[in-house]
Amino acid sequence: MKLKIAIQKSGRLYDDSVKLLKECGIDFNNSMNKLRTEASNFPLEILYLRDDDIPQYVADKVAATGIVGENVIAEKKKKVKVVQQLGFGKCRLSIAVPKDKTYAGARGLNGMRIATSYANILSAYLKKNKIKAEIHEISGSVEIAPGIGLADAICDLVSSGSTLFSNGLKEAATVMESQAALIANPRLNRQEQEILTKLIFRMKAVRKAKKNKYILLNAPDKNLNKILTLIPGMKSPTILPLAEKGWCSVHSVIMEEEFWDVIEKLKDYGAQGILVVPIEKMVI
Ligand code: PRT
Ligand code: ZN
Repeated sequence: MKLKIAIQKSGRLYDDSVKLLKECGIDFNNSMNKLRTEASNFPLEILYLRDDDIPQYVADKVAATGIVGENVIAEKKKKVKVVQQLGFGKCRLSIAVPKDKTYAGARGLNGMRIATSYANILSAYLKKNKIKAEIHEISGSVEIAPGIGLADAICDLVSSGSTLFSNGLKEAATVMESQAALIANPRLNRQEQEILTKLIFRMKAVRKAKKNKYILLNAPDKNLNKILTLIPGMKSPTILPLAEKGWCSVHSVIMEEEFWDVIEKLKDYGAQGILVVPIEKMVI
């Protein structure tokens, strides 16, 4: 029995999806012209598909699970379960207007024509905000719609904002935040569920490791307690005496996002020889 997982065949999610599976210790051949491949050391079969098709394939159980953007999951409205956010493919679905137009809040969109490939999400947003606007659904190059007179505003994915900028548009409101997620068919058999549970366990360990760093430092005994409160670690820090009297070595784990703050304070408390190293997997 193998679990089938659908990932994007090519595009923005392809590299990170393959990387994540490989970081989970799963070996497979990912030459670009393949449509499917089997892992050699884990009961997984990988199907390469267009991202838009992944929710449908998972809902129909052609693939038991898949990796796809939350924007696509929300737009397609298929019967799939989001089991895990994956932290890559981050972007937002935003409304943008020509940069010389003043944006008078969501209400200001009343009566406008908005071009988008995300008609379902946009229509729910307009309804929620009691806006009466016309949705003009197009499948690509949405950002040129205002320039060619097709629409007054657009609703499209934004990451750096440079596409909007180079098309003379500015971001006016965020409709949804998105990142890649692991989805699954809600009715997996017992064996599929067991393999999926193992896969999720590995993905969590990889994600957790990325968010944390291993830290080693030398601490003066007199400030040890203060230093320990800054780096409490997973259970508690390891403390080893140094050959030099009055000093010890402390090993612990810190969150990536707290990193610079913590380092500054550690230095203030006299910590020396601070080493920070990446963690590959982390299981608590
Ligand atoms: O061929 P296939 O249908 O599989 O791929 P696709 O062309 O439909 O999708 P693709 O590969 O472009 O994007 C796949 C997924 O990546 C999306 O569904 C999102 O979940 C995620 N993602 C993250 C993005 C972006 N960031 C993004 N910036 N998808 C698209 N964009 C586009 C956006 O549409 C706009 O044209 O990039 C442009 C804006 O980027 P900035 O950086 O200029 O703001
Ligand atoms: Zn697509």
